[in-house]
Formats: sequence, structure tokens, C-alpha cells
Amino acid sequence: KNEQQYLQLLHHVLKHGHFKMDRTQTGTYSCFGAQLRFDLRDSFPLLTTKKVAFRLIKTELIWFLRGDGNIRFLLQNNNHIWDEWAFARFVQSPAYQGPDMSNFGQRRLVDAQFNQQYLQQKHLFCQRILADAQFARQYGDLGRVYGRQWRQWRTSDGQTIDQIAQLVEQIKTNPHSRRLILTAWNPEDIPQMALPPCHTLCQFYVNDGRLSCQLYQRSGDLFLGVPFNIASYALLTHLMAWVTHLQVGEFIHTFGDVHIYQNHLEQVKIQLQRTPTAGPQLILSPEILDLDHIDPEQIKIQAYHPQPAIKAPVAV
Ligand code: UFP
Repeated sequence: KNEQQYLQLLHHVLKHGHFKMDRTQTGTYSCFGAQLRFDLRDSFPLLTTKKVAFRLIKTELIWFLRGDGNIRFLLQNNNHIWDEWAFARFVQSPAYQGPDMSNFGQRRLVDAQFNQQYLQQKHLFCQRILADAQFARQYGDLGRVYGRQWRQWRTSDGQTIDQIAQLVEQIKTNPHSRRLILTAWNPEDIPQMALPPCHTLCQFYVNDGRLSCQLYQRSGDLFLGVPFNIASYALLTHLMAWVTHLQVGEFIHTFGDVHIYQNHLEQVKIQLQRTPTAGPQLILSPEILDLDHIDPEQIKIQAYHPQPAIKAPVAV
């Protein structure tokens, strides 16, 4: 069963992970190297042992596939998962006139009053991104993030490469290729990125009319990030299969540093006491003809009956 594998890995890292201090100064229990295999044929791998916000996953993936790197599209779809990265850039610029926001990621966890200030300033920032196109162009842009690398990889001679278009073409015309690679890891651009890509590289594979995908994730926050990443790449596999007229096969999730944050231990124990139920179904609208401008309404999840969400602090 799909979800059981995730729970087993959660249990394994909880039991065998070694303590490791990390960039965010939170502290993790970590293992190096692991793999999960999800069969996409029967159901969609959205966890049922806690509620996972599929709406955020689909709007983010649509954003990537548009080649967009500006949070304005996300905000227009009420998706706030990338806000902090844009806000961090804004508060370091001379245009920001509000209270001191330095090191806000850590300060807001320990200082409730500061957190209120932070939320207020970030709210104003998001409102301005939505209302003011010029401001959005200047401060909503996250630079060379996933969408840009996927669709507009910069070459040394000033051209761009659309990896997604090339993949769709290759899968259709040369399905047995062993070179069906999508990479977000661009060493030249890493210094300008707020967060170097966690989902680094994936490969597609066609067999018996079915499209499979394997992801190499260099770093995985197993409790908070990974359930999102599983659903996101499962959705990407479905969409790639849809536009290449294939069925779906497997999603294989390979990890480098897979970890549980020290401040997620209680939440993990709660989740491990729960029993998974049948997974939901993914419904794609026949109106989806290409991957460039998908409307969020064209992607739906059906028969999703998860147990309640489990809240936990994000390490930034
Ligand atoms: N992380 C994920 N999945 C993601 C994402 C981030 O698990 O899609 F963007 C987690 C992994 C790690 C942190 O805990 O965020 C990134 O930190 P670092 O760059 O130090 O690995």
C-alpha cells in the first residue's frame, strides 16, 4: 500500500535517524538515502493519515509549469507558500520602511509580539503585490526558481531551453530514451536563489504505455514538506502522461538527507498512531491540452477523506 511506505519511513527515521544540527538551527533526526515507490494506477498518493492541502500543491505546480517565478500568480490563487521568500527580499531593500524585520524566520517563533508585526507587514506586502503590477514586478519575483529553470533555462549564448516542451516532445517521439531528465539544479544560479532546489532532478520512463517518474530530492522535511512533494510529483507525472497520451505507472521518490525536525516529534507520533484509508482519485479536465496555462479548476481531487490536519512549525 502506498501510504504505508511513507509511514514506515517516518517510523524508520524516528527510530534510526541520527541527531544533526541543521542550517535552520532547529535540529533534526536524519538518515541519508531512502526510496518510496507509489503505484499511481489505482489511487492518487495524497496522505489520508493527515489532511494535505491539495489546492496549494496544484496551484504551485501550475505556477511552475507556466514558467512563472513571481508570487503574484500564487497570491491571485490564495496560495501563500512562497510569500516569505519574496518578503525577505523586500525587507532588505531600501523600499521597505516598516519595523525591523531582520532574521524574522527565527524571531517570529520565539516572540509572539514580533510575530504579530511580521504577519501585519507581510499582509501589507501581499496586498501591494496584488494591487500594484509595477511593485509586483519589482518585489514579487523570486528569481531563478523551479519554473524558470524548467521552462527558461539560460544558456551561455543567451538563449533559453524549455525543458518541459523538450520532454513532452521526446516522450512522444522517443519514449525509450534514457535521457528524459528534468533538472532544477543549476549551479550557476544557486547563489541567487532564496532556497536551492530541494527537488533537484527527476527522470521519466515509459514502459507498456505507462509513464513513470523518479525524483531525486536532496533534502526532505519528512513530516511537513515530503507529503507535498509526493503529491506534487505524482500530479506532474499525471499531467505529463495526459499530454503525451500515456497512462500513469509509478512515482519513485528517492531521498538524500531525509529528516524529521526536532520540533515535529509529537506530531509524528500522533500521525503514526493513525491508520490509512483508501486514497482519493485525481480528475483532469479534457480541456487540458497543454501544460502552459492550466486553470486550477481543471484539476480536481475526488473521494478524499483524510483524518484531521496536524499543525507544526516550518523551519526557515
Ligand atoms: N523542504 C522540503 N520540501 C520542499 C522544500 C523544502 O522538504 O519542497 F522546498 C525542506 C527540506 C529542508 C528544508 O528541511 O526545507 C530546506 O533546507 P536546506 O536547503 O538546508 O536543505
